Amino acid sequence: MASNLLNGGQVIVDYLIQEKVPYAFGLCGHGNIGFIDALHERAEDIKTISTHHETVAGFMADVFYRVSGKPIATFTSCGPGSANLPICLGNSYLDSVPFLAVTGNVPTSQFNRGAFQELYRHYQADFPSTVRAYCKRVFQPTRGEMVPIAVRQAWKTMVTGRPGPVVLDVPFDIFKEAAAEEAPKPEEWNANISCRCGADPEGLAKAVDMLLAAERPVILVGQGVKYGGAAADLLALAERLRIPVACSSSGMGAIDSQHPLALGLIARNGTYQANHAARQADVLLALGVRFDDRTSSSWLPGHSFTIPPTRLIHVDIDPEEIARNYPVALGLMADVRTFLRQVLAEIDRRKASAVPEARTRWLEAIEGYKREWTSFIAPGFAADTTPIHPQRAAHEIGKALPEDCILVSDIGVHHNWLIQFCHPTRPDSLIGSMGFGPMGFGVAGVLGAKLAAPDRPCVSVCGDGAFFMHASVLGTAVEYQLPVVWVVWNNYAYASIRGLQRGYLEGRELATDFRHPQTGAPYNPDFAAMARSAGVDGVSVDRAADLGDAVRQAIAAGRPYLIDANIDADQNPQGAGVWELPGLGRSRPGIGGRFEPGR
Ligand SMILES: Cc1ncc(C[n+]2csc(CCOP(=O)(O)OP(=O)(O)O)c2C)c(N)n1
Ligand SMILES: [Mg+2]
Repeated sequence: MASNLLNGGQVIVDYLIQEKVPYAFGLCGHGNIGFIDALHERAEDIKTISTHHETVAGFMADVFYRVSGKPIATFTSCGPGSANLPICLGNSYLDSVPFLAVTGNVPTSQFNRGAFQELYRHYQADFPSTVRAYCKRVFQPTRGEMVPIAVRQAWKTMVTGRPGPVVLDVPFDIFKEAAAEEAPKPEEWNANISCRCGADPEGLAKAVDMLLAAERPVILVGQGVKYGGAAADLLALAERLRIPVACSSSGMGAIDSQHPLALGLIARNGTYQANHAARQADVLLALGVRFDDRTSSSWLPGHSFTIPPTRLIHVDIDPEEIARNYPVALGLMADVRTFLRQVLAEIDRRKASAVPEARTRWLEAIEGYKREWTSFIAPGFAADTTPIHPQRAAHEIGKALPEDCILVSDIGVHHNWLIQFCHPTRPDSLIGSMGFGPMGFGVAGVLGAKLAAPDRPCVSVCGDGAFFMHASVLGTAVEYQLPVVWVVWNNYAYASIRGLQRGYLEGRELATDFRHPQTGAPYNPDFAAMARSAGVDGVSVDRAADLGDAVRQAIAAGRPYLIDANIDADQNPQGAGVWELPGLGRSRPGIGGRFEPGR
């Protein structure tokens, strides 16, 4: 190699450093030692975190972005190492979170020869086919000189438009092959690109007409508002026109949940005020939200939405999501922050300060719905049982978290309880995965949160099933001195799925709980002892009254900490929406019924 040329690995690492990527998370293998060598050379400028499972690295990368707004890179080997990645690529892809996955592959000279760990029976070195459906794009440079183009294009694809994870698949030899005199410069290629496009002027005027004339408007926010940095503009518009704001699970925290205009969660287990207001709205302004089945009561009219007659204004950066599930009175492709600023400026221009009379009646009616919801949920707060009532558990945990805390939830029934009874005040107060929903997201993601926000308390609430699946995180927290807290929501079951067997299959339970083979008693490892064996503090909690203090103590400890919380699995969160498993039936709302316009 000519001595003045950087090799492929060096070009990638230099580009990452220029993009101010502080970390690479991953796991070694023979396929990526060339890349790790390039990371070693620049260890002062980019820190490497070596995990005990590739999936952990991917979930960490995902949550790192959700907290910091900065994409980072992962590194994995060829074959099985990178085959552990699709689960986290899928997770980030469906939730529109960018990270750059640098995957190793077999040497180009061995393509099609069936070398160790080559996927070759359909096509040579075929990792790209593996991840095709799971990421925004795959790049596979097969000569050194292709690396600079691949890395800058990969970065651009990842961060522009609707963000998402991108794979840079690099054959073994290319990491070491001469590539270029220098890496591409972000300021020449990617730093000056903006995708903050606004709505077209006619569409904007129409949107403002509709909002000003609306009698029963509702704003629905998804994560586009949070990750688009639009929370302040959302608040300004809501307050200006006195429009109540509901959120999808991914949009929680876009508005402080204690704000008088906040309706809370729209979903099967969402609040009465959110579902009942949104399904009666005359105009619904949906911002950066994609109307999935769990947000929409499985699209059954009259539960979460009644579109039509509700007139929907749907704004999204990705037109693919507009009119996917509901007809639109007005669909606008736009960045939500730019759109909100346009709306505010147009209201100013029109000097439209008066809010219609009808708004006061609408907000009063909503206050009534809030009171009904408050009395519906009241009994759960008083429950004082062992195992701990899940509503009480979520409430105690929520109360114990400081205002600046980042709570990362895993997937399962505990997530449903948390989104109902923890009350996020900031866009990143409560982080969850809603598109792909892989178990382990919160178990591992909390480590990424801590690296992104070292000065803020970071807590994961995760299922016992998911924690056991990814218990290797204990070691990573110790090795890198990451003082995170895991609250293992221990209900001795894959409880969310067992709940479905009970609800839809007349209780025919199989393969959903954990039992001791001799006694038949609930079985799980002693998670607190498991934590201690790894050098992590661990305690067990059986009483609701002790849970809050345990969380406070764990945060104050400033060391990695695990709380094994014994939680009742026989309760399911009730709400004002429904969910349908086609062919098996649908759940019944816990409060209220179906809204039928005109009746
Ligand atoms: C990797 C993965 N496997 C399976 C599932 C399907 N699934 C969704 S929730 C769940 C149960 C999770 O159990 P646990 O972690 O104990 O949480 P709980 O529901 O009991 O709160 C399962 C198996 C999934 N989402 N992800
Ligand atoms: Mg469980």
